[in-house]
Amino acid sequence: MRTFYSDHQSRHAPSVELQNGALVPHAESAERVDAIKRVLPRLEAAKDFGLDPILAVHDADYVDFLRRAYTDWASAGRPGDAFPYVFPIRGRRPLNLKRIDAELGRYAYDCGTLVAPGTWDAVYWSAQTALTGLEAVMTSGEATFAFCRPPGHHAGRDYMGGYSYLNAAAIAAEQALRSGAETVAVLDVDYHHGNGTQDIFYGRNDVLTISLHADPSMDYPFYWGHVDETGQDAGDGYNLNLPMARGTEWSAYKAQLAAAIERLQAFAPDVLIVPFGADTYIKDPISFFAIETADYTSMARMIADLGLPTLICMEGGYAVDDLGANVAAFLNGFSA
Ligand code: SP5
Ligand code: ZN
Repeated sequence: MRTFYSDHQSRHAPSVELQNGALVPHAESAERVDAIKRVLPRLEAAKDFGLDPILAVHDADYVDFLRRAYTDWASAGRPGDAFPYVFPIRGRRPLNLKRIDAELGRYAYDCGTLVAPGTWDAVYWSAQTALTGLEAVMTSGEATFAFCRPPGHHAGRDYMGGYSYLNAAAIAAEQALRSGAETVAVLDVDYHHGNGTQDIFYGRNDVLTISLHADPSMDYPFYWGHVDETGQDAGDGYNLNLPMARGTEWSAYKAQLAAAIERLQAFAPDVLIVPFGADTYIKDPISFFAIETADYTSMARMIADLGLPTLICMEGGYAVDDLGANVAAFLNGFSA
């Protein structure tokens, strides 16, 4: 399988995050990169497709904010990484405030998504990595791995959250449509609901979004990912959420994946995009499913059996010691 990466993506190294009331070392560490690189000996460098495909998904004002947020933060004399703490939600007025703290709250929805010195560079190249993988999928029809980092599936048109800034999988989905696909499906198998992707395509029937994830009444991101979120307007019926209880093992996960596969077969997309998180792993430090390393091969094989041109985009997975083995196990399911 061809695999793509850009070294720019290692430059994002957020320091701390707020978890359960404490500032702790950030789970989405740059060490994840080395863990995954070790199992991908033939990584190819991402090409540069420019800003256009990014702006087809994300609002220009949000992209502009991402580019300058760290500099604005540092210029305000602040230590460390840019950290949001005010969130203007209900009944907010769309004020164009330029104070960095106000802007961080406007564009973020949690306190785990810091802007560090290398963040823009990394997220720009994470999108390019997905676009390069997508090009390979569109020309070869072969399953391809885009090693995107930081993750993207929690990011919406104009917001960041859940360690995600630009939604690389959504950018690739939109690009697939722009390069000739008539329909695209996104099958999200990260532990957490892919709320950004759902939100981006919620009103559309040319992109089917499916997410298998931890029941959001118990786990992040809480406010999205429930079964009654099925899409709206033209998109009604084109979003499928399959939440599962904490402790879910492969046998129960497999049944939900079979339901997703059935929906995918009915939709029969031209291209499939799979945001893959290894945080469903039994030893993940911030998650609570019980998937084991060998199960990732079975999971991938079920998806591969659809026989669709497939782009896999890396999302979460925080058990660094076993991350490489879990990624390798998943990718093996496509080659076998
Ligand atoms: C891409 C991705 O996987 N983003 C995940 C963002 C989750 N952020 C909140 C994590 C809170 C975990 N709290 C549980 C601590 C267990 N000791
Ligand atoms: Zn996750």
